[in-house]
Amino acid sequence: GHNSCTLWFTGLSGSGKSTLAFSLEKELLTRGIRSYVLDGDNIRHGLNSDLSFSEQDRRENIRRIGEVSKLFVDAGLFVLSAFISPHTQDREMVRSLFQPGEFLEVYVKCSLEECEYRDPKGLYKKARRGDIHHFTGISARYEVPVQPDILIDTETSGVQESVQFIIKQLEERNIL
Ligand code: GGZ
Repeated sequence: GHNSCTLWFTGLSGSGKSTLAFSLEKELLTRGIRSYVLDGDNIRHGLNSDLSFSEQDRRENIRRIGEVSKLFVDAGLFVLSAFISPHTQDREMVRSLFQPGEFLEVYVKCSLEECEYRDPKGLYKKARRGDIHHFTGISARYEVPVQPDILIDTETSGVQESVQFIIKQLEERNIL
């Protein structure tokens, strides 16, 4: 058996949070573990479609996602939450919703330079032109996690390598 828990991926836009979360979902499934990925595409277009990217709305975004993650964990699922979640205080607020060991912060580390180079959706370019305001890393702050439970550097590690590293971390913590 395994414990249900939330893996909370935090990092800049384009750092690789969703990619990692979906690859991990696939890997967990091969081990018979059902998980669910929460990311901007299924949350910001639905439950949180009323929220902007102001500091206040980001806090509310993260608060709601934290509460939803908790419900999923109560239902016995693994939750893979992939949101920039730029503020330490908000991430700690989410952590406080969970029992110790039910919540792991995964810092998806990638330099702004590299994220901007990848720019998969052309958003950094728009942010530089001033077409998007309050863009994280350009015109809004990102607070780097000081003591993440797990650190993944997507500039030096490939997706499969990172997924295996996370699996190992879960095993060491007796979650898997
Ligand atoms: C940051 C923005 C913004 C602004 C739109 N700042 O790379 P993406 O496109 O797919 O991921 C980003 C996503 C961030 O939403 P989150 O809910 O994860 O943010 S937060 O946790 O801070 O609430 C990006 C897109 O939305 N996006 N405008 N101004 N990212």
